[in-house]
Amino acid sequence: GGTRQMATAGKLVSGREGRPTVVCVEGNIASGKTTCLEYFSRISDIEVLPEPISNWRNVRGHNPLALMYQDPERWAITLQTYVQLTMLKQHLSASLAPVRMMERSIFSAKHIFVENLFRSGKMPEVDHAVLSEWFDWITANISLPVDLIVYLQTSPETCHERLKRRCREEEKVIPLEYLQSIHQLYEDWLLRQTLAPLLVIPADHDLQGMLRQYEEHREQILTPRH
Ligand code: DCP
Repeated sequence: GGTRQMATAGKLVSGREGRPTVVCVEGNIASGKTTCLEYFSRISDIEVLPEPISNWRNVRGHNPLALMYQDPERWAITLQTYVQLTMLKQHLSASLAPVRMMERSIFSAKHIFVENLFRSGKMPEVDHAVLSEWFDWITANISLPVDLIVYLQTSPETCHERLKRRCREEEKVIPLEYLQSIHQLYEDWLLRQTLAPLLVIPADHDLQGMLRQYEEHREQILTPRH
């Protein structure tokens, strides 16, 4: 039988087979997370949860991602509130396999993206306070286990090149400096965090080089460790 999960008293508890191993893939914008998830999705018995970006671009006909890039002071709180909800849903969704691989997490949404908007003066203090209250309540009351963080470590310049090549409409306004601050926040947070063990994968390589990296680290990433 499969793993059964029940919600009791606000906590997700696992059935007799235990909860799945949770691996979060972290990295800058355009660091290659999608390729990493695709590589691992071809391996049996692993569930892959891509970032819900299609929802961020279309919630009931609205595009909060585009709005945030156009006018962060006004719309960052809107996007980030919704990101936090969609991430929470991902963390809590019933698992379909013994290993689950997530693109980013509710934790990086808070410690990287919200933090960056706040520090750069693009998010008003009151918006940051309200969002932080939500985050603190959620993480204090709901168990959101992570067993491994895979960090795709890139240079901001590489990400900038990849961004320009992929040409996603909303992202045309992203300057190198934005990627540099996200990069620095990741580097600082990942060293400090106590959420889970960290595996750093150098990710400036081309596609072939990246696939070789994933092949090399395959066992390390898929071995249950909780
Ligand atoms: N984003 C944001 N706030 C968050 C999470 C993401 O503003 N809390 C934005 C940054 C990007 C878009 O959402 O413009 C999607 O981000 P990703 O870098 O996660 O997705 P990619 O598809 O770029 O990942 P990759 O290229 O690594 O596969």
